[in-house]
Order: sequence, then C-alpha cells, then structure tokens
Amino acid sequence: HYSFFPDRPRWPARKTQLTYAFAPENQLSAVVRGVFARAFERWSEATTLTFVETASYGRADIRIGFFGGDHGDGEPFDGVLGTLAHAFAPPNGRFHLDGDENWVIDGNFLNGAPRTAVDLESVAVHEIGHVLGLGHSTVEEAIMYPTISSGTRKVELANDDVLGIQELY
Ligand code: TQI
Ligand code: ZN
Ligand code: ZN
Repeated sequence: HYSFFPDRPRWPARKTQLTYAFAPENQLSAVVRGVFARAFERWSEATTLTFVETASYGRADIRIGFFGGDHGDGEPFDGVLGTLAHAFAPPNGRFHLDGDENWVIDGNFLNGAPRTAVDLESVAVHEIGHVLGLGHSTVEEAIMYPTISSGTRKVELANDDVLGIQELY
C-alpha cells in the first residue's frame, strides 16, 4: 500500500502546472532531458498535473541536478551504489541524483561498469513520486517500493501508485 509524507504535504491545488529545470552546470544532453520528460509524463497521465521544462533553474518548482559527494544540502552522496538519488517532500522541489552512479538510458551505459548499472528512468519516476508527495509503498510492483535490483528497469506506474497519487491530487 502507498504512503505519504508526515502531514501529507502536496503542491497547492491552484498549481496544476509545475515547472522543472536542470542545473545549468550539468549541461545535460537532449537524450538525458528526454528521460526526465518521459518520467514526468507517467505521473501527468495519472493526474491533472502537467510538467514543463523551463530554462530558469532558480525559479523552477522542481530543480534537478547530478551531483557527487557532498553537494551542500547536508545529504552527501556516497559514490557508486548506496544512495542513488534523493528528493524532498513538497513544496521543496529539490531532486538530486548521484553523479557517481553508472547511469543507464534505454539499456545503454553512459559510463562505468554494467555490474553497477542503475536505470535512470526508473529512478526518475520514483523520485518524482517523492517530489509530488508520495512516500514508500509496501507493494513490490509499485514504483514507490523502496528497493530495486541493479540493472532493473521499472517505469510503469502500478495500480497502487495511481491510487496514491489520485488520493493526493
Ligand atoms: N534514495 C532514497 C529513496 O529515494 C532516499 C530515501 C530514503 C527517501 N527514504 C526516503 C526519500 C523517504 C523520500 C522519502 O527512496 S535511494 C530507489 C529504489 C533510491 C532507491 O537512492 O535509495 C529508487 C532512489 F526504490 F529503487 F530502491 C530511487 Cl527507484
Ligand atoms: Zn542533494
Ligand atoms: Zn524512495
């Protein structure tokens, strides 16, 4: 079963369009940005929320970036595996990914060794769930289940994820 953060924080009802932006220093390719666009699309299909990329990192509702180690928010990343990414409850909007992971897009390794591969789209769909206010689920098929095996691709919302997000929005 799905869960929420304590006190059930959510984005305000008047804000059905949320903007997102990428840390300018990351200089992400269109392919990488497309992965995030697809991940947002999964959640917009299940809700009345829409997501649009904006160039203004400082003003975006959701700020996405790849960072390594200590990156100044008190939650340092830890190198390969361990913590892969983190996102915070609404309306924080911070969505960080560990730049030291061996990220995989559509089965293609961006760098590093296959044994420690992590599917970027799967992690993005999961973290967007957190950005929107979902906690973890006890349902193994759910995107919001708290573990995933290395190399696995899991990008489709389960019924449980849809019920959770529709209860919140
Ligand atoms: N990062 C944890 C996560 O996103 C951080 C975290 C732990 C957290 N407890 C939380 C975030 C409670 C919000 C609320 O779950 S992680 C997975 C999964 C991680 C793990 O790096 O461990 C995914 C990030 F589910 F696959 F294990 C993304 Cl998909
Ligand atoms: Zn961070
Ligand atoms: Zn999580």
